Amino acid sequence: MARATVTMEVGTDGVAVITISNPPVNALAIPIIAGLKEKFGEATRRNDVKAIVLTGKGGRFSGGFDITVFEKVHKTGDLSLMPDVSVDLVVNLIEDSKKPIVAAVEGLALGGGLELAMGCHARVSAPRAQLGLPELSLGVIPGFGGTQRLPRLIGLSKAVDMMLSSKPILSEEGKKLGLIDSIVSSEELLKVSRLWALGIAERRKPWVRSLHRTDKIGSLSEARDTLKVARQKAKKTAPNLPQHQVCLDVIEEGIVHGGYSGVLKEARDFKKLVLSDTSKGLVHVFFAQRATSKVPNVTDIGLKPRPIKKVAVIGGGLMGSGIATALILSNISVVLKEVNNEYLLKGRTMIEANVRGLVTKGKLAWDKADKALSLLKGVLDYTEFKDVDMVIEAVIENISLKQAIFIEIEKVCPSRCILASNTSTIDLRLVGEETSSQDRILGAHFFSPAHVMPLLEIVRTEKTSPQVILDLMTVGKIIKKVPVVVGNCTGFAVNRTFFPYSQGAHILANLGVDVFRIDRVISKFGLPMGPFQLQDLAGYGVFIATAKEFAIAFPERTFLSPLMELLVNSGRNGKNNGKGYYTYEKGSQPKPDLTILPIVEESQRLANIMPDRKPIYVTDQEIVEMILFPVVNEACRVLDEGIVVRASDLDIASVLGMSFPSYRGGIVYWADLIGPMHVYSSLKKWSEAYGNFFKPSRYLEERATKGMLLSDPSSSSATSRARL
Ligand SMILES: NC(=O)c1ccc[n+]([C@@H]2O[C@H](COP(=O)([O-])OP(=O)(O)OC[C@H]3O[C@@H](n4cnc5c(N)ncnc54)[C@H](O)[C@@H]3O)[C@@H](O)[C@H]2O)c1
Ligand SMILES: *[C@@H]1O[C@H](CO)[C@@H](O)[C@H](O)[C@H]1NC(C)=O
Ligand SMILES: *[C@@H]1O[C@H](CO)[C@@H](O)[C@H](O)[C@H]1NC(C)=O
Ligand SMILES: *[C@@H]1O[C@H](CO)[C@@H](O)[C@H](O)[C@H]1NC(C)=O
Ligand SMILES: *[C@@H]1O[C@H](CO)[C@@H](O)[C@H](O)[C@H]1NC(C)=O
Ligand SMILES: *[C@@H]1O[C@H](CO)[C@@H](O)[C@H](O)[C@H]1NC(C)=O
Ligand SMILES: CC(=O)N[C@H]1CO[C@H](CO)[C@@H](O)[C@@H]1O
Repeated sequence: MARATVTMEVGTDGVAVITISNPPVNALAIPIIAGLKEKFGEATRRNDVKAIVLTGKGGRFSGGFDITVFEKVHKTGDLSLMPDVSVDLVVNLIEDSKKPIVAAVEGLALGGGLELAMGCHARVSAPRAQLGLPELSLGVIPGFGGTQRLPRLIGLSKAVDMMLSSKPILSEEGKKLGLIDSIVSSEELLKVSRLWALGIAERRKPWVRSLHRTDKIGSLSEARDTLKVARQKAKKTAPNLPQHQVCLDVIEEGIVHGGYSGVLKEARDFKKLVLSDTSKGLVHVFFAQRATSKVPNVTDIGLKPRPIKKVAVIGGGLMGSGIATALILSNISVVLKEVNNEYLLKGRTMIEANVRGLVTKGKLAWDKADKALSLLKGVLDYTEFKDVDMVIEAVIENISLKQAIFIEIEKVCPSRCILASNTSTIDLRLVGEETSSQDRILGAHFFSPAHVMPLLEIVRTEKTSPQVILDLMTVGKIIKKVPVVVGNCTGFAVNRTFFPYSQGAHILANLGVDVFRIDRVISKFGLPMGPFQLQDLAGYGVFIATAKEFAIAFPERTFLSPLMELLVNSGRNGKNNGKGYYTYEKGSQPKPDLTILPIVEESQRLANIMPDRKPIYVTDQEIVEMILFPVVNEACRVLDEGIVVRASDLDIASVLGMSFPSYRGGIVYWADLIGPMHVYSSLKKWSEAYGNFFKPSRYLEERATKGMLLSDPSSSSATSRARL
């Protein structure tokens, strides 16, 4: 039963090898930590043990502390669930042990894994092992002494860099920096580590306790300068994240008052951060992403994904070429079909530019780029379609064109072939109406640019077979996307949920709130840009078209803002023509364009929604809420209609598709932290003052008044109404 075990074997050489075993990444779960304490205690006591080697089973040292424990602490608020590792295990049993301990590192040593290794007296590594302290990405700081030992081993500025960026390095770089003492082949790892440990025992090799070193830290004033610069940088790049500043404070404590003092402060501050909303949000998003790969009645009924080796993409426009790029980069052959040579060449050029862009940014090696491009074949007819495993249609939004294409591909493609459409507005049922293949038709909704954005909405109809959904989920993962299976509705999960985002912003603007202030407040909240700058970026054509689509689908809660048309009439088209709410010039930040203010006033006159014709007064907090609570409200409807399988799917989709701040946990999680009752009563108040746009949904009202969370599993009334 116990998969998580720590074993110890003592060899005739007098070396005890302690091995962590907890597949797949040897996470430091509670039983592992207990096992380590027990085995290190035993090895210290036994007379036949001269030296100790710590390693991980299955080619991996350890991926770090078990994140499910954080989840439990967050659910219960019970800090006693966190084991004492930092002093009890790492300082007392490892670093201060009377017997030398060597870490034999392979595969990965991340977070708590690397911290254990740094507590050892030397580290021997196999080639290309990943070493890092990614704790800040979960809202905490390293908690097993990492904030103290890493700077002492590799120097302050590199250590600060690794912790604040959460990015790992390879063992080769670790060797240069002093984190790793020796690199040996995987086959020799244990042998060399044992000899190294014996070498320390016999004083032929140095016995180093990292926490006691000071030689790499430099003078106090140098250290303080480095930390000051880092603090200022973190204030800019991570303004809403407390763990960055705390991490730097804890490092400073150790430099000023000594490593052990630093270890104690680290433990205290770690406990405060674990219970922060930031940590709760980030841990939630971590699990939300993993949860998407479980889809009831698709992934739990014994189906196996079929191999997808060759995919046809119809249409080499912006979207088609992005999708083709993602596919060829993952070793999937692509047949790209266009209507004529000119467009085909355009598509190919875009794909080449995408691939070259990755090479220029250092994200792809030249030979891999060539290999990828060799997998692309452009065509003008359907001959090549006879052996494709999947077709992705990405042509312009025209129902009769799409229908004609589906009739054609049904004829030429193998009967097992998956037929995916990139349509954003057309009912998938209509697309496949004239075919008899509705069980293998589904939507593949990529976000633009498709080779960069990580989210893939897989849109199923009630006819789509589980096998076909599973296959597309698998392809999605192969091309490094996060596939989220959603049901059909206007805008699908993400655009539907965020439709009120720009609507709310327009209502506020027409109520007299300054558009630039709105953008500033929303950016400060943590979205990469405010709603008006986003409109500039998307282009007003897209914006007006989307607004029309939603106005037809949800007329009772659409606000018809005169502002957009007025802007278009004044010759503005956002970033496209350099003139929007902001002015755009190459090489400089967008600047607020104050000449739009009379246009906004004209819009306010036409909209005529200000009470007593006077601008309303709102706090920054109210701006955030008046724009994002309607988004929460729409999320409730999406949940109520069963468009997503679970609430956390909307959280990860909002983070990956809309860049909603991950440290707020996603749109639903954020609302649950605030409390559904506050969301509900605020919306109710605004709906009475400003109309139906704010009217709380049935689901929100029900949850709020019953004291339930929005993310609680659906009540029976909701599931029975679920539609795919
Ligand atoms: N780019 C966006 O931001 C955006 C916005 C809204 C919707 N979309 C959706 O994305 C899809 C495509 O968008 P896009 O931006 O790539 O459009 P696009 O106009 O850039 O590209 C469409 C391409 O498909 C080609 N095409 C048309 N008929 C074809 C056929 N029978 N066979 C082969 N090729 C054919 C066209 O020649 C064109 O090159 C559409 O479904 C559209 O609704 C895109
Ligand atoms: C799964 O399918 C079965 C049989 O078709 C159905 O009864 C059940 O409600 C489905 N479960 C879910 C979660 O959709
Ligand atoms: C790429 O795909 C081909 C054919 O499917 C396969 O033979 C090859 O091993 C793959 N290459 C890599 C690097 O995965
Ligand atoms: C849509 O496609 C059909 C068939 O290709 C074509 O005849 C028609 O003109 C197109 N409509 C528009 C609005 O482009
Ligand atoms: C989602 O919104 C974006 C930008 O507003 C738009 O380009 C895209 O077509 C929309 N997609 C859907 C599925 O509505
Ligand atoms: C998809 O959603 C649209 C818009 O809500 C609706 O008109 C259509 O009937 C839906 N189609 C399916 C197959 O559920
Ligand atoms: C349904 C779908 O995936 N539609 C997408 C097609 O491509 C564009 C980008 O060109 C997306 O914005 C659409 O949402």
